[in-house]
Amino acid sequence: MRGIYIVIPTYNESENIQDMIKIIRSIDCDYHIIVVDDNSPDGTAAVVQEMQKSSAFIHMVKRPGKLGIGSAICDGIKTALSSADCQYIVTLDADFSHNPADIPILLEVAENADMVQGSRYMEGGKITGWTWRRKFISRTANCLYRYLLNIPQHEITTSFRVYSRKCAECITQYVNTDRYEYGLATALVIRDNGFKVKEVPIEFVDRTRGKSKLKVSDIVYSLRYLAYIFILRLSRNLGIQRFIRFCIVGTTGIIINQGLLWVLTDKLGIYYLYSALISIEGSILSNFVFNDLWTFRDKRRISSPVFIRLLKYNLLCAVGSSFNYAILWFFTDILHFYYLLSNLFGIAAALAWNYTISLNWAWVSLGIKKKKSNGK
Ligand SMILES: Nc1nc2c(ncn2[C@@H]2O[C@H](COP(=O)(O)OP(=O)(O)OP(=O)(O)O)[C@@H](O)[C@H]2O)c(=O)[nH]1
Ligand SMILES: [Mg+2]
Repeated sequence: MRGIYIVIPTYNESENIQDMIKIIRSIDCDYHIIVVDDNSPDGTAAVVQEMQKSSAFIHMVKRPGKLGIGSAICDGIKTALSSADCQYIVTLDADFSHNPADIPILLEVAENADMVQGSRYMEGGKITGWTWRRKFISRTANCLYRYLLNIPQHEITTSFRVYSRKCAECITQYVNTDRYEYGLATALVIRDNGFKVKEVPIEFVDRTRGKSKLKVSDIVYSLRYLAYIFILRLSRNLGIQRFIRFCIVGTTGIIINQGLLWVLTDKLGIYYLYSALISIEGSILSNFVFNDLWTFRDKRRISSPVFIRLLKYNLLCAVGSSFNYAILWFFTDILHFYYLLSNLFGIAAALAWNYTISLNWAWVSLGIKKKKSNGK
């Protein structure tokens, strides 16, 4: 099959890259392979250079140092696009977590889509070799991305994808993220520009050779990026004045929740999980009252009666509150965090849920329309 460019970002993959290239070439020797290496200290580039001697279909982009997987993929895509014959661009990891044998399957589906991705978190998908902790982090990140930003795919963090030329051009125009937040940034650009996405279930297998490059700082960076995009979009959708009120009400809710929990537990000696029931409900009520009287005051006339709004809000918050409660218990009893810190994590999850939902339902008549926008 002609016009197919396979982009593989590498950093210290000398143990994997040779086999990966050989296998891809055994599937179809007309595939072009572009390795984007960040001056790997283990000599990955030298392995690729040696293989280049025997094939004009193996290319390499050499970068001066570790600049991040996201920008590596983008640079690889740009290189592919510089060839006029490029029709589809496949991106995958070098560590065999993505099975190169799945490439033709994704390419077949790509005939009727702008982007096709291999997803672990859809029916038929699978993860092999990961610890429950790793699965938990990845699952949580994907849930946050999907539900906070309303992205339809089952998985946002996968880099096993096929892009049509048109879709790839759009991505190189709008996406300029460096690290693992690339998955989210591209998903947003793809959605906002109305590209057709299809998913194929894949088995993701943990690497057996080489080390993972994912660090805690990458996770923090991705969460920061998510928070930035979420706040940016929320403020755009709400309008700046309403957004500021929303934030102030949210902050008072946090103070009430934490304050009540501390007073009831530390001062009155009540078991923290019983105190939490009261503190959580206290913050729900205060959030409702302030939002109703202040943030969405102008919408009250066209909304349902106050007790219906309160009931709806409480029902909706029940889910967020269960997150708050479960996370409080999990971090305190299982991970042995200080209970007020655990509660902060719980509140963060509940806030994210409650605000997303309340925007869409509790003040349904509030007339906030979702705007279309590009990635950022
Ligand atoms: N060029 C380049 N490639 C990178 C960089 N970071 C990671 N990679 C490559 O991107 C692919 C995925 O990286 P991994 O370390 O496997 O990270 P991951 O797949 O997100 O995490 P694991 O689940 O632990 O495998 C691999 O081929 C890496 O070599 C980087 O900064 N620059
Ligand atoms: Mg990997």
